[in-house]
Amino acid sequence: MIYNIKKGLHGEITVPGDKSISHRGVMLGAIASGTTEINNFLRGADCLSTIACFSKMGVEIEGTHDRILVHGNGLRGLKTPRQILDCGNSGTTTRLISGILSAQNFTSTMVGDSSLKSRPMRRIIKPLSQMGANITSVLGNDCVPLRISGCQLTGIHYASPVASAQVKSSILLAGLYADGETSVTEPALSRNHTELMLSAFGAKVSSSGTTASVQGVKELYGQKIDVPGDISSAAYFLAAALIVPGSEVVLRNVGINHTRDGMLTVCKQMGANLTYENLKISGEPCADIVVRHSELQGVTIEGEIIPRLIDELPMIAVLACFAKGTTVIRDAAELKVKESNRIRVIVDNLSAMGADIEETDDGMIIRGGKPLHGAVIDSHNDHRIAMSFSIAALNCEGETTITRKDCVNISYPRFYIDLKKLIRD
Ligand code: SPQ
Repeated sequence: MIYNIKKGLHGEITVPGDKSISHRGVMLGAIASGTTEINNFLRGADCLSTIACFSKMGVEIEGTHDRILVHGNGLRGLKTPRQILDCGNSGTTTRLISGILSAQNFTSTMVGDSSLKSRPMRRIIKPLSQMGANITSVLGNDCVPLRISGCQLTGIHYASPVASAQVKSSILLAGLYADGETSVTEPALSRNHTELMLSAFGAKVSSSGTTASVQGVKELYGQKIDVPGDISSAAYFLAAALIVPGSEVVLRNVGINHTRDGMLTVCKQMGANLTYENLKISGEPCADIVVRHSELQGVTIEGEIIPRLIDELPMIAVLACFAKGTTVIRDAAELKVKESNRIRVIVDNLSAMGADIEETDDGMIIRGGKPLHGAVIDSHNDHRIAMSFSIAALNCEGETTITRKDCVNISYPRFYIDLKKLIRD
């Protein structure tokens, strides 16, 4: 991978729709009455896995490009799946759908790819079982395949040991079908797209601090959803513009929901020159972000901000290599159970590029300022690793090769096309 970036990155990009919101739009649309129209839907492999699962349960989903129509079957209208439900690489699909499947009047089985097979499912099996669900890990290892026999559920209050939107959402979706109220308290607030969308679809949801609650419902109502651009995808070009001298980039229509904007906060703390334009604040807030090359300083990233930037940490770690001083990332042990062990994979790959970086139990320490050099980067088939290191490659001496770089299709199929657009000779 060799790019000519002598004059920096310039121009504007509209990144694809938000992955988390696209998943949730299909899920709620499928169990709502009426049709849900989703604009700027992310046609990444993960969201296509969600569509495939609901299609197998008799939901008609049509549309081309990024506009889709989900013809909902109603809260209790899903059909016994014709085949096993294949969640592919997607933790979101698996964990969120489990909450819905736990309340259906049929048995279903969910499988996934080799990465998904090693991701922990105990975190949803435990609370869903407390609600009365019959959910088992077929191999007894608390991973997929999961077999779920639906039944009547009872509302619970669950104190989650992890700040995880997938755990919270799985329980809240099950709570739609449960008797009484269901609530989840997390140690720090995770992304709240499920709560916002449930409320738009007519559910009684409330949030207070780090607790979200939902009442059992009889019906949800199909909606029109305009999906904002994915801040996790914008993160790559944001970082590229910050580290490549001479750059100025405009990122159009990026979702800046406060539960997702941790990277913007951290970049500002590091000294980034970035501003918002055309701010929209109703529903899912979004804005255009203007970013220019900047001199960066190391920072400490820890505590409640971690869930607000969890998927951006691979990119932030790369950014820290170009900052003066030390960056410490703590409280991020969750990175170990993503599509790869992202702490280990970031540290190994940045070390291969010559960075001064040290792995810790729950994060890493990066002493910035050491020039990086090209290397063979093992993506471990993890989309966020492939994209973060493609950006690192822009500002280092020599050639970089990323293994299995097609994994970007999981969340950003156009990634390399968009990157080239910003690079002018
Ligand atoms: O869906 P998946 O595979 O878990 O995707 C990832 C990603 O990097 O795209 C995590 F690996 O994003 C998760 C995110 O980390 C998507 C998500 C959601 O849509 O609810 C929530 C986060 O996971 P968690 O476990 O912290 O709730």
